[in-house]
Amino acid sequence: MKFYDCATAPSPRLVRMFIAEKGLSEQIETVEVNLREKEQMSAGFRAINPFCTVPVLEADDGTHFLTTHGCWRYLEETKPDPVLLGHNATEKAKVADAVWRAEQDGFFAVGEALRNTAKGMKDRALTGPHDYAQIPELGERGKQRMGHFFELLDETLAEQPFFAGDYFSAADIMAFVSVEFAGWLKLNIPETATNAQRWYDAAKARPSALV
Ligand SMILES: N[C@@H](CCC(=O)N[C@@H](CS)C(=O)NCC(=O)O)C(=O)O
Repeated sequence: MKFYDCATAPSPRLVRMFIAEKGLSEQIETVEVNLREKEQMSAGFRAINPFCTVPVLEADDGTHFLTTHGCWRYLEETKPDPVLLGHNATEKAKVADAVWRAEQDGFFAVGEALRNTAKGMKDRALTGPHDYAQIPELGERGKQRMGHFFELLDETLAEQPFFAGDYFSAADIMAFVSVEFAGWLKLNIPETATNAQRWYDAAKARPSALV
């Protein structure tokens, strides 16, 4: 397997952490894609992913998986232990719900705030092959949405040890990377959110958080 990564970008980190939790970091070759130099737009990379984004995972038969969710699914099916996407029908559906909540309310909220305001992302308000103009008002809205996500995290983690239930799952990876991504905008877990902070400190201490 081959993993197309960018060490500084949040989406590939979602897959990098997943690979580390599966204990596969040593076995998967990593190819660094230089997003700053727009390598994702090159003809060579477009032949791998016409949507011009990382992460991408290449299976040994040459098949490419072009999104975080595709990469996660392939890794889970080919290396089930430890389970990160749920053990049975109920858990799988619960993890999917929690991943979506963290992605929509956390990860996308920060992305919306950052990409609509950063000078270096002018006309790159959305990732992918097409250019979109920034809408600066979305910057403030994204920050508000992340504030609500911090509240949700705290409420959820008052009831259970992990974001999707009682074990570490992909939902924790999505929520954790979203919190770290929010730090780029100096948005941090509020002091009063002690349940969220306890969960964050534990996630940060996992070896997968270092990759
Ligand atoms: N939802 C997709 C999004 C991937 C994505 O947008 N990746 C960003 C890096 S975080 C990217 O490739 N950006 C390229 C660009 O900004 O042109 C996924 O998770 O695979």
